[in-house]
Amino acid sequence: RRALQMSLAGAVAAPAVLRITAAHGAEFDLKVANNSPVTHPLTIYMIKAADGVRQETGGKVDIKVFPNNQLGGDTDMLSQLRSGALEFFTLSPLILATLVPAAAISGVGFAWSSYDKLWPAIDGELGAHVRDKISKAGLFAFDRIWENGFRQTTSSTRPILTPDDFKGFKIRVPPSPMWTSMFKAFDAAPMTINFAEVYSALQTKIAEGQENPLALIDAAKLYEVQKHLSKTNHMWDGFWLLANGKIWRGLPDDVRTVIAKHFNTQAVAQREETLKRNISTEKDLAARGLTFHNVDPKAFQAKLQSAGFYKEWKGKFGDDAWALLEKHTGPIS
Ligand code: X2X
Repeated sequence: RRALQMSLAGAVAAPAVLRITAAHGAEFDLKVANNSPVTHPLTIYMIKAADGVRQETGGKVDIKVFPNNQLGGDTDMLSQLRSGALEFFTLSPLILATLVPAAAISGVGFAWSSYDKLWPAIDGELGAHVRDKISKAGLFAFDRIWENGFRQTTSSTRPILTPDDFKGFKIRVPPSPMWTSMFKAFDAAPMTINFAEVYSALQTKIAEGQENPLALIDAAKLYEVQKHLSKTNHMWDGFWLLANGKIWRGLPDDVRTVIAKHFNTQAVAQREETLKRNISTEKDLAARGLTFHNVDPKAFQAKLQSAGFYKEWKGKFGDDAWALLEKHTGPIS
């Protein structure tokens, strides 16, 4: 039980941790949660990381994985993380921006022309900039962000072929100011819904469409309730693995090192697998009835430009952060 009492003394969730600990015999009983289906690489590689930690610590550190919104939607899980009821949680940078506005910068529309630009930026100084702001908000972000992918637009009504098709389109967006702002700039009618409720919102036609990378559309079976998929590639999205800051700092150094090693290593492996799936599942999704449409992304970006989207967000992030982004992406607008 070595550093346990001392290390968790300042942590909000200490009593709960101690109680569960007694039942299991693990010294550190922790939870990691996500919003993605069990078949998605985010969950699969999270489990691999937790297994690796358990093995390397001989069972002393037991991290249980709660996928697929089992602990609630993203908004709920973020509250749980902040209060210390949940120790670890993956979240889109853009949803995290409800707490840490600077985090949304990696999701600016049509900013990234390739992963060769994206990974060095987000593993390097752009990511460091965001992670610093995250730590100031009382959370800890692990070094390596996890992959979701480039987002594509689906619909159960009309296909989105040109920016005009977005006019009045009832599209579900995640809870995040930048998503709402972007689809307002397209003249769509965005509605904020946590991913936990997306399938049913589409099924009941509360929303006509949504946008997500192919691997997630496939894993969440959204093809069952959508007809068209337009390859808008309008933005990149990932998942920061976050920890409650107090709990994280309360863990002994050697425990933190082992946890970080396994999660960061599996994050990099998860990127590769997710990228592969985002390409290869097109065939499967087409076979399951989604009709694919190629669109001209430049037309969509021009619409964002003329609606003042870039001006607005450059103003919000500030000139320095925007310059840091463009240093890696090249000129955006
Ligand atoms: O909510 C979504 O659409 C998802 C799963 O892509 C995010 O986590 C932002």
